[in-house]
Amino acid sequence: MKINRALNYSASAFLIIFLSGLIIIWWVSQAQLVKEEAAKLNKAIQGIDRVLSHAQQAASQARSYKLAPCNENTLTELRKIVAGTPYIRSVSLMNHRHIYCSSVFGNKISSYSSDGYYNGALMVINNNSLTPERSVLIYRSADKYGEGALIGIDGYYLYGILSLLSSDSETGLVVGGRYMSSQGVVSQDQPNSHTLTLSSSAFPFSVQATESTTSHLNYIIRVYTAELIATTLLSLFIAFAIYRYTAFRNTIDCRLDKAIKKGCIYPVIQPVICASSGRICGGEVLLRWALPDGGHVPPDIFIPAAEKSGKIKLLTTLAIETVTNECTQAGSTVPDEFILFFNVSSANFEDATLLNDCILASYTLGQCNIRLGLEITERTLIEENAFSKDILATLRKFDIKIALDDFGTGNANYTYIRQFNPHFLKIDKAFTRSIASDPVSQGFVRNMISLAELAGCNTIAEGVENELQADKLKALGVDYLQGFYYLKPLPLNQFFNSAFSNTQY
Ligand code: G
Ligand code: G
Ligand code: MN
Repeated sequence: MKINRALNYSASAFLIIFLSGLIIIWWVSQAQLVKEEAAKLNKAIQGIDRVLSHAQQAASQARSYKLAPCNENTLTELRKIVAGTPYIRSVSLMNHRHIYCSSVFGNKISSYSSDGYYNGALMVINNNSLTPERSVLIYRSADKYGEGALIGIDGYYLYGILSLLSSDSETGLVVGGRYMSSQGVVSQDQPNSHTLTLSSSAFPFSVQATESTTSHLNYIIRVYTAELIATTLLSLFIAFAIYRYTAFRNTIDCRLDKAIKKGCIYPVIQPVICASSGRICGGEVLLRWALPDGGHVPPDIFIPAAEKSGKIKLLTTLAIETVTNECTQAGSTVPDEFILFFNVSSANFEDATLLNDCILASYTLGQCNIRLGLEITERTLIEENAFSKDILATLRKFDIKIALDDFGTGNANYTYIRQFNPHFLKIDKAFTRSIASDPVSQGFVRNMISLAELAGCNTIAEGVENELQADKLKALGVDYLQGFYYLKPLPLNQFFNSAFSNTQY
């Protein structure tokens, strides 16, 4: 579930960064595209203006024949104009109603109207009897009586210009209400998607660039390849970093760090009862990790993690300092020989921190008549070297008691007795659980008690949950008892109050 959260975060980060990158690229490329389109349209206008200027020349030459009859002579002159002028394919003479002389159709008279000519000068038509498959642009030049010349320009030249300039976007020619595409198709409809239109200043036409989403995408892929790759890589990189960070934040190590800083880890104390007097004569300090929702992280989870990362040293210091402070504030005196046990791990024997903490605490606790004890677990083995021996010897000098915790469950029992020469053996709750009914457990406990006698130490049975267990353990000769049957681990202030009361168990 936590991995899922990390994945969700990183997937969202990827999408947000990637999409933002795309939006920026889209926006920048849009501006660039418009610039490029404007440049293309200017080129198209220049090209078409050049074609039309030839038509204009042809028209002014042809108009000098407007009063001449349409005979072979005149037709020859008109055809000479066609042959001598680039781009044009026909020259015709007309009055306001008829075409009466044409380089193509000779003196055949056909009716004509100037209505379709935009600004009286230009008209595009899709097909005509001469070239049914090709469009044509007609340039009209007339005097105030409607007399003059019509110059036919082959659409081929025009859409040649348009298609050369159409790459990502489509470029078309607009004359009046009509549109000629770069494929040379003339229609009444102009594309109405994103368009840029520029008009010629010399002739009444404009050119139009039509950009579609796909053409814009093609443009981006072609021109902004590096930016697209960079955006993708950057998004992936950031998403991965977020994934790693979120996953790290969820590790027990990182959460433990935060919990320590926020003060969510605090000690409680479980009282230890003296079997002979029935009174509280000690306590075991146990750490708790409170969650904001009121729950707890079980110590079996965070203690081994803290032992692995070495943070257990910090936690031990925290436990010792907090308890010492609380006990001085409580200020009362406790029964003689009262011992407070702290749990320690092998990591606590790697440097002198534990020793320093203990010396300081034993002094302060001593003023409240409390002795200090350390519970050494077999969970993590303490190496027997000069340094650890030295620490142990100094602890003894300061009269700090040693208890072997979880006794009987590990495989270092006998070695540990020789190595630590302990004051107490803590009989593990695994034996306590079945002590009332199981002869094997009874045998074990009996053995541990005689072992303790031989080693000159006392026994503490932990995990006592009922009267039967308590009675049996007492009958076997256990010196101290600890468990839910007596008291659960208590908050510090409550513990110090209970410990000083006279209640007998
Ligand atoms: O009460 P409980 O469930 O808290 O204890 C679980 C385990 O955590 C026990 O084995 C106990 O020894 C260990 N533990 C609790 N507090 C500490 C501590 O301060 N230091 C170490 N090393 N172990 C602790
Ligand atoms: O340090 P050690 O491993 O001995 O830790 C003692 C553990 O035993 C702590 O987790 C403590 O909360 C737990 N404990 C204390 N009394 C009882 C009890 O009566 N029954 C059980 N099951 N656990 C207990
Ligand atoms: Mn313990």
